[in-house]
Amino acid sequence: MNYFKKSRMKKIVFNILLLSLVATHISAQSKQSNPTSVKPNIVIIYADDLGYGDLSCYGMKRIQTPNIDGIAKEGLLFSNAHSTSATCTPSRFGLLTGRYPWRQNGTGIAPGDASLIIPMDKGTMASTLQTAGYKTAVIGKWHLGLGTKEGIDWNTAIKPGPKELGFDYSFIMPATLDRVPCVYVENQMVVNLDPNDPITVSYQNKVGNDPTGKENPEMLRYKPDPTQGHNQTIVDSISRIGWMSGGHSAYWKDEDIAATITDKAIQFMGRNAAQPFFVYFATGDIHVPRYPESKFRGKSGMGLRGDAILQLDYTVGRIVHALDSMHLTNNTMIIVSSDNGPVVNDGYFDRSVEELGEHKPAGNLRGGKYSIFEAGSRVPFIVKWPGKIKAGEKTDALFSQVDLFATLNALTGQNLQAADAPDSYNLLNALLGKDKKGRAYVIEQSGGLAITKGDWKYIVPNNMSSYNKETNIETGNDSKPQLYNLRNDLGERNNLANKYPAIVKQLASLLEKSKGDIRTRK
Ligand code: NG6
Ligand code: CA
Repeated sequence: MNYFKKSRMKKIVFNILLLSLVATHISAQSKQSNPTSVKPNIVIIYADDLGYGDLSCYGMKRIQTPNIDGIAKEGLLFSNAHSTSATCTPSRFGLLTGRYPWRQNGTGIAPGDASLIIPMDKGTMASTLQTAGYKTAVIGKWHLGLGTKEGIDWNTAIKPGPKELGFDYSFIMPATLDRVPCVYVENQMVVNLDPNDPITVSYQNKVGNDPTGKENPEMLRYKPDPTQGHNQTIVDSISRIGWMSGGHSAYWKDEDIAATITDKAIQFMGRNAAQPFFVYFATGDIHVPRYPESKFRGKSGMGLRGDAILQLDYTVGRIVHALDSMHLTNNTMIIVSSDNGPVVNDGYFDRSVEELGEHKPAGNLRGGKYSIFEAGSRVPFIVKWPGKIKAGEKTDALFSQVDLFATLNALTGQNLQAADAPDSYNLLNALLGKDKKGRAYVIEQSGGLAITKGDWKYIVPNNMSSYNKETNIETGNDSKPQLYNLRNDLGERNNLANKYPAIVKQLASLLEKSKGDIRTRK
């Protein structure tokens, strides 16, 4: 046989194998689909710091996000969906536990050496889906602490972590991209670690002799903003928050992160195509430090922040395409959202401020990341499930990411355990676009708290600063009560607290009651 024939033969054999594999998957999956327990694959794509106005399907004009828009075209786009909080760690806590993070101390932005924040004695979204027969994975940014209070040894199995919380597979960046250690951890082990070059991490003082941004600024790809720190250990030509020594062979390269984690997600879905799977896919995009692949750099005309949005969109396209080619599209629910609102300068001079132009990352909302104004936690939220969710619809239903726990439990035919997810409501009808109202009210968190019910939003007074100079963000903090009518004044400009004291009183007491009221299910 000549080479051509041989390789054709190989291709045919390969195709037959592939087809029979896919056929087995499809029949295995259709067996799951009985009316009492529908078990679609579930993929949550959780972007980092992506604002309400950062996608073209939410009105972004400067660049296009066709792949994410495609999910909206084939699915349901929410105008009033919220992360629990205006920063990363608490929002992720809320998403995975179904519990407002402010109910537990120590759920603020976690350093890279924090111990595991999520309690292990209660269910998580992952563990309950595991019980429902799902293969579960977390891939991407974790930022919920790892290990015990005694500290983490990065050179042995790192636990407890995702595995103890119900994830069968994990491939994670431990904290944020701007925090050490800048290594991947796959199923408890640092990837590519050389045992002769062990990792030490400290957030108190310098460890080892690795260069830092402070001492060796000439080594940096771009400079950290001196008002924001980020000038400690240098990894991949970028200085970070925190010090680390060792682990050089395990360092990630920032420009490879998106492709690496996407490959891992696609491989996981491929390995588990024959059974329902749940992938919590938490991208590093578009958090700082931003350094997307070369094919995106300079392409948005908006600096590295815009380039990172292009990369995020491409990533989503790869996931969608992979599901298509595995013939899993119709049996997969994809959710795209963000952990908190947008920030432009979050610690590095990467030209995102200079090149922002007319773009409004928060759309028409006031504030941004770190803010109790709407931009802090009203985020993009799009869901697609072909055949089950009508294509191209929009909804104003009030939805919180904290509800996904109970909602996905209901979808997969499970009863919540008494102690699980006390703040999570089953909003399956809202998620599927059948109920346009959603929850009765929602509590928002930044430094302080706010409550929104119907048209009204009340922000609890506090004495924290009203403006974050470093990031140029209005935090929304005020020593006086604030009341806004979001229907007429989504931009929160007209404080009506003095005019409507009875509404202030009503919302304040509802918030107080909710703070005390941890529901337990019988
Ligand atoms: C802040 C960092 C910011 C970012 C943020 C966490 C400073 C001055 N700023 O404290 O750069 O890392 O924490 O972002 O250190 S989050 O999206 O993970 O919550
Ligand atoms: Ca974030």
